[in-house]
This record gives sequence, structure tokens and C-alpha cells, in this order.
Amino acid sequence: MRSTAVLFAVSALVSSALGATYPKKDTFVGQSFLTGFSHEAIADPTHGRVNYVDQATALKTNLTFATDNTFIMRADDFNTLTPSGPGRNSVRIKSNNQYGANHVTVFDIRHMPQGCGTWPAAWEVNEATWPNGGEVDILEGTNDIEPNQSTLHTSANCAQPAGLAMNGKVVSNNCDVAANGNAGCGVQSSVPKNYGKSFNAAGGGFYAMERTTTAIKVWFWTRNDPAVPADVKTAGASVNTDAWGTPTALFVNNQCDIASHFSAHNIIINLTFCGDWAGIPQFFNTLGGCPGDCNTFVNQNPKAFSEAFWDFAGFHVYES
Ligand SMILES: *[C@@H]1O[C@H](CO)[C@@H](O)[C@H](O)[C@H]1NC(C)=O
Ligand SMILES: *[C@@H]1O[C@H](CO)[C@@H](O)[C@H](O)[C@H]1NC(C)=O
Ligand SMILES: CC(=O)N[C@H]1CO[C@H](CO)[C@@H](O)[C@@H]1O
Repeated sequence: MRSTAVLFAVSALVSSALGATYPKKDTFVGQSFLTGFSHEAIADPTHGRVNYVDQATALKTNLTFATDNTFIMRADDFNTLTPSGPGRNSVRIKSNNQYGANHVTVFDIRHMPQGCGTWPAAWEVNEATWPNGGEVDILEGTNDIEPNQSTLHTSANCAQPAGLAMNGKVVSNNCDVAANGNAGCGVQSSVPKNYGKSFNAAGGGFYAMERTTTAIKVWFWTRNDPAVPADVKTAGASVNTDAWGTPTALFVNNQCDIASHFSAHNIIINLTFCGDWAGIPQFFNTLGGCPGDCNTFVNQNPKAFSEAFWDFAGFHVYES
């Protein structure tokens, strides 16, 4: 009895020491996004009305703009498009480094893309092995609708139990991409101002994601929330996730072996228009309140995209 108790106490100490405090690995602020990330001038796999441009084009046309402390990525808000030509110019970037089994990513975001037809996403994935290396969607939505959802997408045999301690509401619990039309296992946030117009009006905020071999957690704090942890706010030399309180979303490994379903990931930021999600009338018209047909709207209304930009104060990756 006694030795079991001692063993238990020791292993609890060890796992909390290993799991909670992470030293800083990479920091991306301002111009360092230009060397730490690559612009991906690729065809959008989600069939959006988008034309992703390369870094030289993005810098030349000011779609990508960097100073010492600002990194902006935007949609073209100037050109009217011909329906038979390429889609609206935009930017998609991917981190050159990958991050593995024990890491925390903190996204300090001042502004996110808003407007009819927009579909922005901040996520982590290994595109080369998808879905076997898993996918973690940290921030994603369309048409300013506040789905405020965090989602995992995986290969078979990964699900989430009910009743976990989190602030969000579980909307689906099978993470397998082959189930439920690749809905994944998602949790809807209940923290205010975490997406679109309300997020931007508040000056943005902080998203953080922690991945270990036993759990994946997502937190969100709006810019002036007094509860923003000091290590998040100041992008400290290390972070202690144990002090961050109840996460918005929690995924655990009791019906999903996280170690084998998630490989090392790149961070990807994309901004597309319409396509497989944002362009569906249910989301564009009914829930988004946007007029007519999504592609036509994107072609004819460049000024509607003046708020379709990301402004990053910085990304900070911690790894142990
Ligand atoms: C490029 O974009 C930045 C950020 O919005 C802006 O401050 C700057 O004036 C723009 N530069 C040009 C040449 O338009
Ligand atoms: C970003 O691209 C990935 C595929 O590479 C896709 O799964 C995701 O839905 C895209 N999201 C946006 C907003 O473009
Ligand atoms: C704060 C916030 O934006 N909450 C929204 C999260 O998503 C649900 C469902 O879409 C909305 O009803 C909430 O208003």
C-alpha cells in the first residue's frame, strides 16, 4: 500500500514537471515570419475562389507587409476579377520548422480576416502524411459566423469521451476523417469575442495550443482579459500551462492514442474565399447573411475585402 502511494506521488510529480513547463524554441515576430515561414503559391485544396501568390509577389503588391513588430497578410482589395480568370489574390504561409509530441504554440493576433466569403484558418498539420499525422485546427471559420470551434482530424480509431473538464461544448466526438464527412471531433468555444468582427473590435487576443502524448488543449483569451497569463502576454522565455486554468477545448488519449495519431506538424495560416465551406449557401447566405452567389461576390466587390487581413503580433513556440 505504502510503496504504491509513494510511487504514485513520484510519478505525478514527474509528469507535471515534464508536461507543464516548456522552454521557448522559436519566436516569429515581424520580419522573422519572412524567413521562418514559406509562402505557398498552391492551388487551394478546398476549391476556393483564391489565387495564392508567392512571397516576392506578396511583398511587391503589399499583400504581405512586415516591420520589426508587425506581420500583415491580406487579400487583394483592389482588383475586380473576371469570372473565367484566377481567383482573388491572397496569402498562405507554412512554418519551415515542424513541432512534435510535446509543444505549445501561442498565437498573439491583433486582427483576423473578416467579411463575406472569407475562410481563414490557423492550424497545425503534416500535409505530406495527412490524415495519418493528424490535424489540429485551432482557429477557423467562415463569413464572420462565430463557430469559434477547435477540431481534430485523424486516421481511424480516435474518438473523444463525454464529460471532460473544459469550458467549451462538444459538438462531435469522432475524430476519424472517414466518419461523418470529415467533420472531425470539435469543441465550440463559449469564450466571447473569439472570432471575426467581435474578435477584431476587441483588438484580437491570444490563442494557445498544447500538445502532449496524453492531451491536446486549446485556450483563448481576448486582448484585455485580466486573466491572460503573464507568460502568454509577455511571450516569456518559458510557459507553464498548469497555471492557465481550464482550457476552452480538451482532447484526451483514452479513446485515441495521441502519440500514434499525431506526427510532427507545421503551422499553417491560410485565407481562402468561398469553396467547400464558405461558399455553401447555408453558410454564405443563411448563416452569414451575405448576398447572392459567393464567387460572384468575390469577383465583383474588391472593397468588401478591406478587412480581410491577418495582423500578427507574434507566434511563440515552446517545446520540451
Ligand atoms: C502596405 O501595408 C501597410 C499595412 O497595412 C501600410 O501601412 C502601408 O502603407 C502599405 N504600403 C503601401 C505602399 O501601400
Ligand atoms: C487550408 O488548407 C487546408 C488544406 O491544405 C484545408 O484543409 C483547410 O480547410 C484550408 N483552410 C483554408 C481556410 O483555406
Ligand atoms: C462568444 C461567441 O462567439 N460564441 C458563439 C460560439 O458559437 C456559437 C454557435 O455558433 C454561438 O451561438 C456563440 O454565440
